[in-house]
Amino acid sequence: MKTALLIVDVQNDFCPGGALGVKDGDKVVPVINKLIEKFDFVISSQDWHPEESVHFKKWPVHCVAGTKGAEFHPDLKSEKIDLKLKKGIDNKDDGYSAFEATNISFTKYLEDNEITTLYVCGLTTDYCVKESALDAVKNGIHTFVITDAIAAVNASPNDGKEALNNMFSKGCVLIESEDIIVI
Ligand code: VGL
Ligand code: ZN
Repeated sequence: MKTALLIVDVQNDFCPGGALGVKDGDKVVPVINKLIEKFDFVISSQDWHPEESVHFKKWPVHCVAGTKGAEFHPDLKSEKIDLKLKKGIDNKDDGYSAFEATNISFTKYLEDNEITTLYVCGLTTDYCVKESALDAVKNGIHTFVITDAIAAVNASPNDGKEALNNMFSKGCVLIESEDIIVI
């Protein structure tokens, strides 16, 4: 039984100044960089959309595959990432969850590496972090959400809080980064 860190969508476009920049999106980076050192397995997801997508009926154009906006935040220690998932590639699909990545099968990677626990962090609390954490629970993974290493879109002011309530009620454990001990 092994444990991995899942870093969701810490990309330029979700950080302040980006196409879909969220408040304090960049503040998660130093917290996550410290966490990266604790884990044997570090997995990232990236929103990786085509130029035209049904997704852009709901959202400003962001994280178009291969653009600067889709790159990791420049301070993220991305050289320590073992597996890079890409999602939202299909133009008919939102692809919010890391489990919807199509460049590689996330579930197969977890099985092959006997990973049964995931610590989830990144952007954004009310969309991709939430959907990834809920899918992890559905896949029988022990799922922790790191509350000081996430940031919300908050299209409505309570969306981030409601997302946390939702994740908690479906079996995710909410934890602060300082309390994480990886064995
Ligand atoms: C996300 C909105 C649109 C996210 C992605 O990464 O949470 N949010 N696309
Ligand atoms: Zn997106």
